[in-house]
Formats: sequence, C-alpha cells, structure tokens
Amino acid sequence: MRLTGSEIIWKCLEREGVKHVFGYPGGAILPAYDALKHSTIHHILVRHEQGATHMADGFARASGNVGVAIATSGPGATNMVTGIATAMMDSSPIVCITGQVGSKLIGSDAFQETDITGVTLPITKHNYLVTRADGIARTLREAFFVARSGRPGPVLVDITKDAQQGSCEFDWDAVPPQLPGYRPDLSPEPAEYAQALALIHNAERPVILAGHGIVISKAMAEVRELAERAHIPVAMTLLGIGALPAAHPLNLGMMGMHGEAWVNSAIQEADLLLALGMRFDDRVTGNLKQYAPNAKKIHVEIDPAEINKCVKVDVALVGDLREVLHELLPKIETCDRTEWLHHITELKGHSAVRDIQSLPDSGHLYAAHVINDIWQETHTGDTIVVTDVGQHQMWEAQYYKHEAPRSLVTSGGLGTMGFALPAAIGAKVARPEAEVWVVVGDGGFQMTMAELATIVQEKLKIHIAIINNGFLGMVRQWQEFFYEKNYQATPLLNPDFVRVAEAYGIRSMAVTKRAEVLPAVRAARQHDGPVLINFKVEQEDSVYPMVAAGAALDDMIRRPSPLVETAADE
Ligand SMILES: Cc1cc2nc3c(=O)[nH]c(=O)nc-3n(C[C@H](O)[C@H](O)[C@H](O)COP(=O)(O)OP(=O)(O)OC[C@H]3O[C@@H](n4cnc5c(N)ncnc54)[C@H](O)[C@@H]3O)c2cc1C
Ligand SMILES: Cc1ncc(C[n+]2csc(CCOP(=O)(O)OP(=O)(O)O)c2C)c(N)n1
Ligand SMILES: [Mg+2]
Repeated sequence: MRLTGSEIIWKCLEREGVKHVFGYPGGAILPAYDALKHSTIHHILVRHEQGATHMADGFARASGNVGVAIATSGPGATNMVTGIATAMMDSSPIVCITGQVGSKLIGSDAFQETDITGVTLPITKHNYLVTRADGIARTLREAFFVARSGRPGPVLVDITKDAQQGSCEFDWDAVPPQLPGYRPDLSPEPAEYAQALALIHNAERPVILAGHGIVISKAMAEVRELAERAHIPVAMTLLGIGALPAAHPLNLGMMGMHGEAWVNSAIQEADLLLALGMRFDDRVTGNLKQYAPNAKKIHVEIDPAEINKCVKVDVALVGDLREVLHELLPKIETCDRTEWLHHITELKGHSAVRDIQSLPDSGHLYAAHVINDIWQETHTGDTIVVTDVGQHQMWEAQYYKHEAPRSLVTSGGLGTMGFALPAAIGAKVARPEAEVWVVVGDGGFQMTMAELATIVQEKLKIHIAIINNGFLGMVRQWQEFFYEKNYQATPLLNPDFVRVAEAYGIRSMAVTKRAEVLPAVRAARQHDGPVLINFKVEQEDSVYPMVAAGAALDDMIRRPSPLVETAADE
C-alpha cells in the first residue's frame, strides 16, 4: 500500500492501539494534521504543549499504556520539555511526535527550527530524527517498543515536513524494531537468588521498600504474597502508593521526608531492606551516610544503572520484578516476625501525630480535613486522585488511603508544578469510567489552568479541589523552618478561582468551613459535568513530620503542640 508519510504516522499509531492523542498544530506538523481526517484516532486539542505531554503522561500512569503527544517544531517542541522531563524522572511511557522543518533546511536557522532531539537527549529514554517517509513506520514501531519495554520512559520522534509529505510503500509487518544493543530482558543468576533467599530467611527485622516498579511490572499480587508469607512489613514510596492496599495490616504507610515517623524509624532499625522497584531517591533516604546503618540490602530492579547508584547493596537482582518474584516465591519459607511487627506497632502508638483530624472544630479549615473528606466520600469507588506538587501533595499522600494501584497520579521525581490539571485530563481519557479528582495548590493551578478549556471542550467530568492557602506553601514552609520566616516571593495574590471557573462555564463553589466540605464534595459528585471547589484553608500550616534535607531519616521535625493557628477567618 503506497501512503504519504503523514498517513503512515496515523496508521502506525492505530496499529499500536492508540485511540487518543493530545496535541497542538503548527506549520511543520500540518501535513500530519491534514491526514488526520482519514484516521479513527480522536485528537484532543490542548491549550499548551506542556499540557499535551502531561496529559499523555497522566494517560500512561492511569492505564499503563503509552500516551501520545503531538506538537509542531520550534516553540511547540520546546514547550514539551518540562512534560518530557517529568515522564523521564518517573519512568512513564509516552511517545512525543514533533514536526521538524524540511530536511534540506536543517541547520539553517529556518523559521521555527529547534534541534529538539539535541534539546531532549538527556531527558528522553531515546529520541529520533526522521527525514524520509520510508523511515517513519520502523521508527514509530521502535519508539513504542522502547517507551513501554524494560524501564518505561519518554521517546521523542521528530519528523521533518518533507518526510511527512513524501510517500512510500507501507508494510507494518516488514519493519519490526531492530535494536540489537537494547537489552530490556535481563534476569539474575541462580547464585544471586540463593544469596537473596539466605538474607531474607536470616533477617529478624526486615522491611520491604515498595516502589513504583511494582505497579509498572504488575507485581502487586506477588509482593503481597511475599509480605504475607514471610511476615515482612511494607513501607511505600510516594510512587509506590497503591501497590499494596492501604488497609492491608502489613502496609506501614509512606517512607521518607514526609513519611510516617514509625515507618522511617522501622527502616532505620531494620536488619534487612528489600527494595522492590524503587530507586532510593534522596526524598526517601535522607542522609545516605546514616541510612539504615545496620541493614543488609537487596535491590530488585530492572535498570542496572540504578544498582549501587545511591545506596550500596549486598545483593542485586536485576530483572523484571514480577518475573524475579515468580522465581523467589516458591522458595520463600514462612518466618515468624511477631516480635518485630509488635515493635513497629509500638512505634506507631508513640507517634500519633494526626492531631488535626481529632481536634474539635475550631472554625479553621485544614487541608487535612479536605483530603480526609474527599477520601471518605470516594475511596470505595474507582477513583483516581491526581495531585500537583507542594504541601497539598504530601497531605494527599498522608490522608488519602489508596487501596488500588494507579489510583494516585503524581509527579514525584521532577516535582512539576502544573502537572495535575492536564495529567487528570489524560487519566480521565484513559479511564472514562473512573471518578477523577484533581488536588492542586493555588500556585500550581495557575501554571496550567488554561487546560480548563480542554476539559470543557472534551466534556470531561473532572472534579478540581484547589487547596488554596494563599502561599506557595511548600516553599513558605522551608522559609519558615530554614530561612527565619523570611517569606520572600511566596505570598500569592490569587484571582477569584470561582469566577475563573465560571468564565469557562465550569460550575464552582468556595468552601471556608469544615462543615461545608462534605456537602461540597457530594454536590460536585452529583453534578453532571466538571466542578471546581476553592477550599480556602489555613494559610500557615506545615507538613509534618519532616526530615530536613541532609538529616538522618529518623531525625524528624514534629508538629508543635499545642497546634498554632494563624489564618484569619473570613
Ligand atoms: C514535594 C515532594 C516531596 C516528596 N516527598 C517524598 C517522601 O516523603 N517520600 C517518598 O517516598 N517520596 C517523596 N517524593 C517523591 C520522590 O521524589 C520520588 O519521586 C519517589 O520516592 C520515587 O519513588 P520510586 O523510587 O518508587 O519510583 P520511581 O522513581 O518511578 O522509580 C521506580 C524504579 O523502579 C524500576 N522499575 C521500573 N519497572 C520495573 C520493573 N518492571 N521491574 C523492576 N523494577 C522496575 C525503575 O527502573 C526505577 O528504578 C516527594 C516528591 C515531591 C515533589
Ligand atoms: C514548575 C515548578 N516551579 C517551582 C517549583 C518549586 N516549588 C515546589 S512546591 C512549590 C509551592 C507550591 O505552591 P502551591 O501550588 O500553592 O501548593 P502548596 O505547597 O501551597 O500546597 C514550589 C514553588 C516546582 N516544584 N515546580
Ligand atoms: Mg498554595
């Protein structure tokens, strides 16, 4: 079949199972847009190319399938950079397709020419420049293969205008991926399994560190079986949340900078850390010199580059987590860890810090109340919470108890403000039957709020909860703790978010009191369309506990008592 390069692009996407793409047109990608009319694929017009990449990313995180974003050359492509870096840091599989100036013009500073493969080299898993129509099919097949296999990640395919306009024979089956140097299928040696088993069976105080890789490899059932069989408590990374249900008795909660105190203490006291699909981020370890000093470490990880990168380990099992656990599980013996589990329960008892929840209603509204009430109303259903970055993100992780994988979508590694609203659009497109809640700060919301128009144009029922504290709250917290309350550039003068939403035709309401939270959440759920709720919360609350940067993991700043309240009631 003879087709143009543009037609081949859409045919390839269809063959990859793509039903939706997120994009924004422009000169160098216009031939591809012209051929869209022949395709069954639904194109979602975004308001900024950063939004397209976060939508593709949110789509991927909510579904496990590859998300696709499309942009023109030059400014269209460079607007994608933040979204690509976000996906790269969190191993999210997206394919970004960009138009490029004609191949004969490359290097001439042609109109809207940017060397986007050069720009994105360090923030993509792989990228390509295609200059001929007959290179498009093979490249796109490889791009999808690379994005979704092994450790997933973003792949960018830059296609020149003449490659889109040219034509050639299209034969999908004739162009399988050819990547002889790419080895996503490593597996450990028998001796390494034996070492790991010996460490697990000899440990008295083991802790599983459960990471994002569990969700990526779909190893939830295997991890649960391992924990239950060997009676090992499980600590979650931010991106591992949902890998084991929050209500599971062995689930301790989140570790790290804003993790639960008893989790961090248990890690520091452990004699074995069993790290499953997590990469020892600095938010997770605290000071590396003082990290889990008495623990042997086993690292199960698909990417050899992660082994001994931050934490030196005793045994590394390099391979797909699910496959590795299939090998290990039959050999795991039941062990009695009653004493250790009892000790952790005691640690828990000593550090009851969730005081805001149990306080009588003082007239002040805390973010914790809002998150808790959203959780109470929505957690029994198929709900996806998409957060932005900042204090509200940490409160969500602490107060929303996630029972299912892919029910929390959040930017962990890059910590990209502006992620939530577009990522929620991607999540809703991926799983239209799910209830989608955006939990976003007043700062981050303003970074990508233009995508409200995309929500309306696509008729998506998304619930937006702005946790409005009038501050770039997380930065204010650092200024409070470490810069003598010198609040430079953190107080926000905000627009009236209710009227902003109304301007887009989105139903909206403001909430200032605790008693109003549940009714507002219920009203939003019942409304037939998107809803924005502006929750005006305590302005100078902080996230506790907190491990200061550079401090040991169990050296935590705790909530001062009695609770200090500062915001004036309106
Ligand atoms: C404001 C803020 C505060 C934060 N505070 C905390 C905090 O208190 N606690 C916390 O935990 N995080 C925190 N984070 C997030 C933190 O920065 C990291 O993003 C997070 O800890 C990473 O979790 P992870 O290692 O599980 O996931 P990733 O970074 O996604 O790593 C996943 C790992 O799994 C591997 N993998 C992928 N697929 C497979 C497979 N099939 N088999 C085996 N391995 C696989 C990958 O190679 C990778 O090494 C915070 C972020 C922000 C923005
Ligand atoms: C794009 C981007 N710029 C700057 C930062 C640094 N930063 C991290 S949290 C934060 C404050 C977020 O404020 P807001 O969105 O209001 O959320 P809050 O912390 O108040 O809940 C800032 C500025 C970032 N993470 N991302
Ligand atoms: Mg804020």
